[in-house]
This record gives sequence, structure tokens and C-alpha cells, in this order.
Amino acid sequence: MCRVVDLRQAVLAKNDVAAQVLRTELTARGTTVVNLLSSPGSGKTALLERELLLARERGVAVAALTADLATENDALRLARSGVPVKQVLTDGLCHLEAAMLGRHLDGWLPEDTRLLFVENVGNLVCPAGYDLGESLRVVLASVTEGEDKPLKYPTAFGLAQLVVVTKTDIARAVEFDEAAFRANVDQVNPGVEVVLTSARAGEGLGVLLDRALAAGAGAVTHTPVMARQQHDHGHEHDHSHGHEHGHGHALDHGHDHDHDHDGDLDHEHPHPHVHTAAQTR
Ligand SMILES: Nc1nc2c(ncn2[C@@H]2O[C@H](COP(=O)(O)OP(=O)(O)O)[C@@H](O)[C@H]2O)c(=O)[nH]1
Ligand SMILES: [Mg+2]
Repeated sequence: MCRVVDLRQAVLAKNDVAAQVLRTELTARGTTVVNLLSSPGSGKTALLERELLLARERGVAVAALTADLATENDALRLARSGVPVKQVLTDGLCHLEAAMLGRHLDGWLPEDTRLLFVENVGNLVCPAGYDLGESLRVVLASVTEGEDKPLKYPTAFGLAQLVVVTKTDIARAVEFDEAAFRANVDQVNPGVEVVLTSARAGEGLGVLLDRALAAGAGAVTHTPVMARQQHDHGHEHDHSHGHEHGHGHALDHGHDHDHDHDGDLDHEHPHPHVHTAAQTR
């Protein structure tokens, strides 16, 4: 058991190093990464569709990378915006890792990209421990998921620098209790900003884009208490929430199986903006 914990610690420590390198490289060339985490179906892709269009309207050079276990559906939706989009298929892995992301950006991400939105695999558990070199970590929760989710997924919500509530257009129908949700967020992540959005009704779209740009401009971003504690004491959450990492993927997959197939499907793809790459074991 201790050995498993040690290995997990090593995987996460290695990821942290890779993430820091990636953040430094991307920041130096003026690219800000926004890491979007949520459960499947929260509305990540729907919100991103709107954010990409808004960024284009404002003349911001934006790109999006979306990760899923299977299908190119999300990339096809996002590519309608006309910005560079890449689909990563994770071959069973339930999260992205920094080194993996770095390899997928190589040769694909346009040099002048100012904002890169990364839609992580839909999951509130596995991706939480993996820094992707982002400058802004956003956790989304839709009004249909229940106000208690911040308490049930304290690592995901506790490490967020911005919490986005989605689908507010149907909040009333599902009796979403905003005050209760905010109070629960505050318990696991005191002081983090909570933004209300609706991709359908167009609510709150500019706020997410503004926060992303501000993070890139070096504006002070919220530092969660949990992150500060981890920084001081190592990966404490990995001991206490080790089981949350799910099915041992963090260990089973490691980093070395991660052969990059960028471009393999590019030529066959009917959509010029979509690039698809698979992770193979
Ligand atoms: N009413 C409403 N439905 C939404 C909204 N955003 C997404 N949805 C729906 O929620 C479902 C999941 O959305 P999707 O963007 O695929 O979520 P993802 O899995 O987190 O990327 C789809 O049926 C969307 O049409 C919204 O703002 N309002
Ligand atoms: Mg999606």
C-alpha cells in the first residue's frame, strides 16, 4: 500500500515538474492555458463554443484542445467557431497530464495563440491532481448537479481558481439553491469567485473570458488554501484522496505509453480546423 502511495506521489511530482516547465514555456511566448474541469455533461463544450466565438469577436487569438475517452464530437462542435481545435482521445485514461499536453501542442498550437482552453476529460476525480501548466483552473458545475457537489469533490473544487455555474437558464426549473451552493464552495475553497453562466441564454460569457485574459496578464489569481497547503507540505491530498484517482489509472498508464499520434488523422478529417490525436498504451 505504501509503495502504491509512493508511486502515486512520484507520478504527481513528475507531473508537477512537467507542468511548471510547460507553464514557463507557454507564458514566455504569451500563451495562457485555461484548464476546464467538470463532470460529464456539465456544459463545458457548450460554454466553450460560446467563449471561442466571443474571443474571436474581440480579436483574441484563441485555440481549444478537448480530451475525451472516445469520439470527436466535441472538437467538431468547437471547430464551428473557426478557431484551431484539437481532439485528444485518451484511450481509457480519465485525465490529461502535463507532459501529454505538451506533446499534443507541439507542432499544432499556433505561435501567436494568446489563450488556450483545455477541456479536460469529463470527471471530477482523476483530473483534479494534475496540473497542466495552466494559469487558470476552472471547475464547472451545472445547476442540475446538486448544491452539495463541492463538498463531495473537495479536491476538484478546493483547487479551483474560478468556479463556474452553468445552465442557469434552467435553474428555477430544477430549484437550484444558489446560496447553498456558494456556501458549500466557500467551505472547501474560501474566497474563490463563483460565476453564473448560461451558454444557452448567453449569461456570464464575458466574465470567463475576462478572467482568462487577466490570468494571462499576470493579474493576481485566487490561490486556493488547499493549493497553498500542498505547496507547503507536499501532495497531502494524494494520501487522503488517493482512492479518488480511480482505477489506478495514474499508475497503470504512467507517462511512457504516451506515444503521440498527432497528425495521423489530420489529412483524413473533413473539417480543416479539427486535429485528432489518440493516446495509445
Ligand atoms: N439548458 C441548458 N442546457 C445546456 C447548457 N449548456 C449545455 N447544455 C446541455 O447540456 C448537455 C451537455 O452539454 P455539453 O456541452 O456536451 O457538456 P460537457 O460534457 O461538459 O462538454 C447538452 O445536452 C447541452 O445541450 C445551457 O447553458 N443551458
Ligand atoms: Mg464536452
